[in-house]
Amino acid sequence: MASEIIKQITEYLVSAEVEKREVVKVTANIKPDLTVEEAYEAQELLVQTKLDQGHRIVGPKMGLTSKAKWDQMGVSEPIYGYVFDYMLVDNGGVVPFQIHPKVEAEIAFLIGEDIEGPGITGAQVLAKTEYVLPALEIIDSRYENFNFTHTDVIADNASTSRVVFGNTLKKPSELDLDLVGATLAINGQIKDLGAGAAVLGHPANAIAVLANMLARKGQKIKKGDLILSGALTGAVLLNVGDFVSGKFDGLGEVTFTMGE
Ligand code: 0L1
Ligand code: MG
Repeated sequence: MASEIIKQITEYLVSAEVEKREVVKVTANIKPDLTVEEAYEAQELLVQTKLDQGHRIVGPKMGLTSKAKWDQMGVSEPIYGYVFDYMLVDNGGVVPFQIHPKVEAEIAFLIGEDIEGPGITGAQVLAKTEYVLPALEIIDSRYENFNFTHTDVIADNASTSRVVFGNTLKKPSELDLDLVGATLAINGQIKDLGAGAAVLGHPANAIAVLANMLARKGQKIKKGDLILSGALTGAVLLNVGDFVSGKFDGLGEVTFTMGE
């Protein structure tokens, strides 16, 4: 049973998302000493709230998967959150504007068998992956100016907002995922680029870390989960009307228009 303060944090963040309103970070407003454990407790309550509202989980997502981000945030571990069905936008579709969206190019894993940690490796993840596919993740922190600490962003479901998956599915053995390159263009101009190796050396490593993090809570990655493994590129700020294109070597193109 969640404590009153955890309930307060979850309600604060859920209402900010629903009302498309940015808020002061939890550690500046509600609980300065918010721990990682408490932040995941608030996230779990947020997830339960959405499930109670009738939304369905598509899969977990990994965030903060690059060494550069760890150094920036003073942490040494990625974070995870959850993607829900209402967050999905068709490839080529219009993404509804929320607060201050940013886009990242990512590789997604469609999981073919349960993956239960601890001790999971990237190679084990690849053996249990049905397909990989390209994705554009739209992150949209509920916090003012994306100003948050490590624990704030965990409580805020890792800034998750919308996801556009591509239509090209490949078996993981068909690609060297660490070498898969991606470009991220806005209105025809390349704004950033990267490769799979930017994600903990190999995107499968991020999924392995997820399995091992979930194991601490007695949870596992499930067959059928569609998981974002983390950004190959930086996160690029978007404006209404922007046309966004992510091109992935061997995995095709993913596009969307930023709506109002
Ligand atoms: O998906 C991500 O890597 C985002 C994690 C949260 C950090 C941010 O909002 O920039
Ligand atoms: Mg991301």
